[in-house]
Amino acid sequence: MFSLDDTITAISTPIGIGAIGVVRISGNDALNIADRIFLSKNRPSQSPSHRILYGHIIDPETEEIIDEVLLAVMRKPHTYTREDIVEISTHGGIGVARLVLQTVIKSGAREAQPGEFTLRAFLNGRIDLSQAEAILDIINSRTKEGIGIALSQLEGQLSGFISELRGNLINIASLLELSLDFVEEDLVLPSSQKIEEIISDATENLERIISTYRRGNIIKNGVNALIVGKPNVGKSSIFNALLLEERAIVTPYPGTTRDMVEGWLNVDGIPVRLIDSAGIRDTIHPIESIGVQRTKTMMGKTDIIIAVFDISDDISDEDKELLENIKDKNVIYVLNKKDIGETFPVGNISAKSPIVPTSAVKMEGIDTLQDAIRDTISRGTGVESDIIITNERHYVALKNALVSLNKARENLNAGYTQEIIAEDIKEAIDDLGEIIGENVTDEVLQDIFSKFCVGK
Ligand SMILES: Nc1nc2c(ncn2[C@@H]2O[C@H](COP(=O)(O)OP(=O)(O)OP(=O)(O)O)[C@@H](O)[C@H]2O)c(=O)[nH]1
Ligand SMILES: [Mg+2]
Repeated sequence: MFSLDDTITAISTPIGIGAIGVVRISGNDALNIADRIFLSKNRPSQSPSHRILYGHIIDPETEEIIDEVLLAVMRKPHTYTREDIVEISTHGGIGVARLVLQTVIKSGAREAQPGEFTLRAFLNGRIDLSQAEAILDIINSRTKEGIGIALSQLEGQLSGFISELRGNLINIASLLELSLDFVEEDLVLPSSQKIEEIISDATENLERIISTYRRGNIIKNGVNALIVGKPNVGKSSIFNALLLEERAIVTPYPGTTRDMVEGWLNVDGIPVRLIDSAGIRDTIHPIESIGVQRTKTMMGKTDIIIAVFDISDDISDEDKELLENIKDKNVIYVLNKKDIGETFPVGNISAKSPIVPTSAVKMEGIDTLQDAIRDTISRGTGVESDIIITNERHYVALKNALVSLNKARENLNAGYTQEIIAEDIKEAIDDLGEIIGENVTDEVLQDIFSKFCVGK
């Protein structure tokens, strides 16, 4: 279904105004196409690999000059796709990179699908599927930690782990199957105890790595933290103080914030999507009441609630209602405006969640609030593993493999035939194979690579 015969091309830089635009060409005909459209004293097809040539892109029919460029020649097999690659760096701008792309297409290349260069790297065996997915993760990562995990995955850490585990299982499954064919002969088979040992070992490894997914998912996708409270307690001031910028409007008038305002916070490598919201109160104002409704809906969906109260004031009915509504959630209580008094009866707050007194105007307690956010995120997600799973597809495949292995062990203990146990183990082998891209369907590949941008 996927063809490797033709030569593909795309603009690999974002569409927009920039310093340079890169048009990438990959395939058997890449160097010939470059020869046709590149005016220079150096012919790309005669150039050694990994050289950058200076020249002009021309329309091969009219010989009209399109742009002054640098052209990189990379010969197979030491390239991203393991095919010949030419990369043309044009002047930045929406128009000129497109003109160069059209010239390349006119000269024999086909426009690439999203992720098709990386798909070729996979189909040509340069990387396995989990490594291709790591490339996507690197592109999408917001923090150094996220990039770090994806990079180690790209370098083959996960692939190595899966291949080793799978190799052990393949050995045992083939021994079990062999014994079926040679019942009469003196084939030395591993004892049930040995088989059980190998399965237990694999199961333990799987459980350890599966348990890293919660943290991995958080590092990759981040968490939502919603700031709530009645009007005028200083929610937007806390939001701005955490982000260290004047993002949300702050005024002395209750009901200032109506729309959700968002900003990203990096808390020890975990991306936190911080959301400021409309203060909750009964209001007949039509715009404000939409805002209040949105806040309430979002409260049901967010990972963390940062509930703000005015410590300089007594507790109100609105505060009591909010305390009641959030008491079973993942909450951090912020007692703001401590610079002007401490009247609020703190005893009304559940002691099992963190309570942080702050003064947003004096920037006091904001560090403690950051620490509380970090601790709330890390609760229950501490991991002891070099490999961290961040990808849902891998997580599902690992869980399926674990189910199959548990079944194999149960069947072994129940005294079932070797044939049945070999089948269970083979299921686990297939599940693990999906992670690295063995026996995956074209649909799975299409789904994965369609998430890439064009030109990658
Ligand atoms: N003294 C003092 N005033 C504060 C503090 N934090 C906020 N304020 C003031 O309280 C008022 C309301 O602040 P906002 O941050 O707009 O409050 P809010 O909770 O977002 O209000 P709504 O958007 O209306 O729900 C402003 O005048 C702020 O300057 C604080 O720590 N101490
Ligand atoms: Mg506000």
